[in-house]
Amino acid sequence: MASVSSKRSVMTLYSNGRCPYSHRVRMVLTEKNITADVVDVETSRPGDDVMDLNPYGSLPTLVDRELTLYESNIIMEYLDERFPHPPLLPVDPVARASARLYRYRVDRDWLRLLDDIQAGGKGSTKARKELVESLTATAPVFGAKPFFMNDDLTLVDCCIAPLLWRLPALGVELPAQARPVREYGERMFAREGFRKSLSDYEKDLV
Ligand SMILES: N[C@@H](CCC(=O)N[C@@H](CS)C(=O)NCC(=O)O)C(=O)O
Repeated sequence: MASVSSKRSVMTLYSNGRCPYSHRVRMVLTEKNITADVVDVETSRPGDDVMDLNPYGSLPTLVDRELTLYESNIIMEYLDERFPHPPLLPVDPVARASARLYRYRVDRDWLRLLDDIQAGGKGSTKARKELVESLTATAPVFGAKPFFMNDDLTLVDCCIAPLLWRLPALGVELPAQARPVREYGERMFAREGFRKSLSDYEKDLV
């Protein structure tokens, strides 16, 4: 990833190149031009750095000096507060709370289905259908503003873009009625910050 420093720096992100939760944090780093060491971890096993740092061994995991954080939403909010420019959450408390709720719903309604699709097996066909239906039903919302329910990029977009990027490779085809979703995706994918956030694996998904 071009904009992420390979030099030893204070902050380290343990990331998996296939993981949509790691991808959203990488996108926050690149959108904000934050310098960090991104360490690619395939899977955490006992004895690995991540297992020593994070009791759940989950990715992404961020280390900033003495602080260790896990859970992508917690990491993204920390980065947004520690590196305030450009802000990726609205200032107004109502809009801020709404953006948090959207992220909760993105995870609960869509990422859960993406996880099921990626897991393969019997549940994946049903999950594919449910995801297409849910995204299609939300299409007018995607078309209403340049970003998801906002005039500027927010953490919500950093969660949605990695999800949409993976759909074609997972055999998820959006119907014609979902055009605003596809157009929203194209706007996100054209961003320099998005392109720089891609791992080698993700670059090959097109
Ligand atoms: N809710 C977590 C989900 C992260 C997650 O599921 N990461 C996967 C990789 S995509 C992982 O680390 N799985 C191994 C594990 O949880 O032990 C987040 O948002 O960070």
